[in-house]
Amino acid sequence: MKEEQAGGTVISPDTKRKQRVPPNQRKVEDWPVLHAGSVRNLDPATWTFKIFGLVEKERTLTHKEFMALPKVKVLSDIHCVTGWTLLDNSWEGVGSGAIKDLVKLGPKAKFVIVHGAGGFTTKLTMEDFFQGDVLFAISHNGKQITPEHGAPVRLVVPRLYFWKSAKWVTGIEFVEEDEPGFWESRGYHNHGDPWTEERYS
Ligand SMILES: Nc1nc2c(c(=O)[nH]1)N[C@H]1C(S)=C(S)[C@@H](COP(=O)(O)O)O[C@H]1N2
Ligand SMILES: [Mo]
Repeated sequence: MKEEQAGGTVISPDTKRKQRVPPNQRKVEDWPVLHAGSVRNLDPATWTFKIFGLVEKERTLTHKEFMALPKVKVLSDIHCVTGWTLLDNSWEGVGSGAIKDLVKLGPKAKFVIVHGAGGFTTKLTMEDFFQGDVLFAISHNGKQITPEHGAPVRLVVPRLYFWKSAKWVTGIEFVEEDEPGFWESRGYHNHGDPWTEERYS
């Protein structure tokens, strides 16, 4: 489905559904914090965003360079596989499409591994990664992303369960083989569509 735009904001298509809460999910009003291990406190002065793997030439961006990339705004809902759904999130950050202007992808690249600090990974197909509502978020509802939620930059993949949305992103890798990410290798579904309840494998 194609995303609509309203006043410069990309509207994630699932927010237009009549029934916005997927099966066996319940609505929450406050944003929970959930992750394996401890909160990472990343220092923007030393943080980098690396684009590597099957690209013609790898690139490493500093925090300043990353923040200078074109920004997008996205409206989306969040669905965590543990059962909570948080509606109407306004995100601002760097759209996944901006990556295409930074590197030339190799012809064999089929999947994207998004890396989070401390060895976390999340795996997406190219198609899921390059949807128009996917972004590396810097702010949520007008406030900077906090360390608990993945500062300085966290991924947001609105159409899949939230475990795909890596916090404390440090880079993205293009690969040929379908390798499981952190949660997929711990029993979560390879894909993660909340509407068909692709919860566990
Ligand atoms: N780096 C990292 N990112 C992660 C996780 C994690 O364990 N480590 N957990 C995922 C899961 S399971 C969920 S539900 C969301 C929770 O994000 P939140 O704490 O901002 O709500 O982060 C995702 N991203
Ligand atoms: Mo989760």
